[in-house]
Amino acid sequence: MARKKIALIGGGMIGGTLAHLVGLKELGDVVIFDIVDGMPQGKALDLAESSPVEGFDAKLAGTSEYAGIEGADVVIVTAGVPRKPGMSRDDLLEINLKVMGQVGAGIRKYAPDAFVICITNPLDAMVWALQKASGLPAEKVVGMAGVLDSARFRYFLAEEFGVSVEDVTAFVLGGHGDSMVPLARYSTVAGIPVPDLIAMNWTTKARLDEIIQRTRDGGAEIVGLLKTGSAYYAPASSAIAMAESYLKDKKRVLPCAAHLNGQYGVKDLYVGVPVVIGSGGVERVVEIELDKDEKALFQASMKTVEDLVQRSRELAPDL
Ligand code: TXD
Repeated sequence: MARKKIALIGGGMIGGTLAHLVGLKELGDVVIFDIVDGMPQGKALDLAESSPVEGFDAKLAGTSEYAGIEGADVVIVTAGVPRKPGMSRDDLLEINLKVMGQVGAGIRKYAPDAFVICITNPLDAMVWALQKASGLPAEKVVGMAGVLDSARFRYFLAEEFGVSVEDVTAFVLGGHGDSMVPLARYSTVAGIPVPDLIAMNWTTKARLDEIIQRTRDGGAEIVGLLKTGSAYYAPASSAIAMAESYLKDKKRVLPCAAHLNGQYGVKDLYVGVPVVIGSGGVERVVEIELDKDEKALFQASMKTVEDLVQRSRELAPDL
C-alpha cells in the first residue's frame, strides 16, 4: 500500500512542526507548500536528514507550486499572517481571507478528495471561507481550535489537581477566541466531573474560574511571552490528532470547528463542537445537552462567530 500524502499549506512555525510530527509518527509523505522562496525546500530537506537518526521513512519535499500537493490525502492549512502582540485575531481577517481564496482554489484543483484541516486565524471565519473557496464537501473541511483549547484546559486542570494529563478530559465549545466556552460539567478526572471535585475539596469554584479564564486567554499568554509569534507546538500536536483520526479511521471524539446545518440551532456556520472524525471526515456532530448558563455562553460565542462571518461575506463577496 502506498504511503499517505500529507500536504502542509504554510511552512512557518506550525507548518514545520507539523512536518516533524508527521515524520516522527510515520503518518505518510509530506509536501510543504509556502510562498517564501527556498524555505519549504530547506525545511523539508532538514527534516529528511533527521529521518535516519529518528528511524522514520517518508518522502519530504518543499514546493511553491500548487501542483506539488496533487493527490494529497490530508491538507493542513496554516498559511497566512500570525497574530502579533496587541493584535486581535480579527485584525487578521482581511489579509487571511485573500489567502484562503488562493489556498481553496489550489485544493479544489489538485486535492479535491482530501480531508482539510484549517488552522489559520481568525479560525472560525477562515475555515468557513476555505470550505467555500475549495468547494469541498463540508464534512471534509474542519477547523482546529477545540483540541488545542481543551488541551490547555486539561493541562491547567492536571496541574491544579496534581494528576496525570492523561486522566483529565475536558470539553471546550464555541468559537476560538475570548468567547470560547469551557464546559466544567463535561470535564473530568478519570470520569469524575470537575464540579464533583470541587465538592470533594480538590479545588474551589474561584480557582476553577481562574483556570477557565486562563484557558480563554491561552493563546494571548503565549503571544505575550514569545513576542514574535504565536503558539506552535500545541497547535501542531492538536491538528495531528485530527489528521491521525481521519487517516486511521479512529473515530475519535474531538472538539473541532465543524460546519453546522441546524445542529445547536446554527445554520451555515463553523463552530467548535464535539465531532466524530473517521475515514468519512466529520462523520457525526455530537449534540450535547447544555444547561441555561452554558446555552447563554454558547449563544454569545455564536454571535461573535456570526459577526466575523458576516464581515467576511462583505470583504469577500465572491466566496
Ligand atoms: O488554534 C488555532 N487555530 C491557532 C491558530 C493557534 C495558533 C496559531 N494560529 C494561527 O495559525 C496563526 O494566527 C496563523 O494564522 C496560523 C499559522 O501560524 P504560524 O505560527 O505557523 O505562522 P507563520 O510562522 O507566520 O507561518 C505562516 C506561513 C508563513 O511561512 C508564510 O510565508 C505563509 O504562511 N504564507 C503563505 N503560504 C501559502 N500561501 C500564501 N498565500 C501565504 N501567505 C503566507
